[in-house]
Amino acid sequence: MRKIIFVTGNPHKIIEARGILSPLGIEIVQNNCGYPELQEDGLEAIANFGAKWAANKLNCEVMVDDSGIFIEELGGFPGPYSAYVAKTLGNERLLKLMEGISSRNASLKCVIGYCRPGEEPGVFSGEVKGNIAKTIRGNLGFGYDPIFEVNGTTFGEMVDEQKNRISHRYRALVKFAGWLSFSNHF
Ligand code: ITT
Repeated sequence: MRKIIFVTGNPHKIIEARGILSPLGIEIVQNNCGYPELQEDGLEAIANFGAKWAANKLNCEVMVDDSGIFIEELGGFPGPYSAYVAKTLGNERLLKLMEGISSRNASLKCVIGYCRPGEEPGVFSGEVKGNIAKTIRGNLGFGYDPIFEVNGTTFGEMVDEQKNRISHRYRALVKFAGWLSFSNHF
C-alpha cells in the first residue's frame, strides 16, 4: 500500500478518504498538527497554502482537504467560510436564513491539496450539485450533510458507501489518485 499523511482535525474526512482510497491502494494516516487557514476567497488557495505549509513543517509529503458548501441564491455563501458559519450559525439557523427562498440550489465542493517538502503543491477539486433541504434530515455523515440533498435524499440519510459514490470528496480524491498513479508519485 502507498501511504500518505492526511493533515486534518476532522475524523469524518479520514473515514471517508479511507473508504475511497484504500481500494485504490492508498493508505491514509491522520496527522492533526493543523495548518493556518487563509481567509481566502477560494478553497484552492487555502488547500494550496495548507499543503505546502504542512509538508514543510512535517518534512514529508502530505495531503489536506478544504471543503465548503456554496448556496447559489446567497451568492455562493458560505463557501470558504463554511467552517466558521457551521460554528457560529449551524444548520438550524442556516435553514432559518433560507426560509421563504424557493431557489435552493447548492453545491458541496472539496479541494485536495498535495505537497512534498520543498516542492510546489498540486490541487484536485470535486463538486456535487444538489439543494438545501427544507428541514434537517438524517443523522449520518457530518457538517452540512443533513441539510444537503441530492435527488431527494440528504447526505445525512446516506451511509458512507452511498455518499462516497457521488460526493465532492470522492470526485476530488479520484482525480488525486489518478494523478498519483500517472505521475511518478505512486
Ligand atoms: P480540517 O480543516 O481540519 O480538515 P474542518 O472540518 O475544519 O477540518 P473544512 O474547513 O474543510 O474542514 O470544512 C468546512 C466546513 O464544511 C466544516 O463545517 C465541515 O463540517 C463542513 N464539511 C466539510 N466536508 C463536508 C461534507 O463532506 N459534508 C458536509 N459538510 C462538510
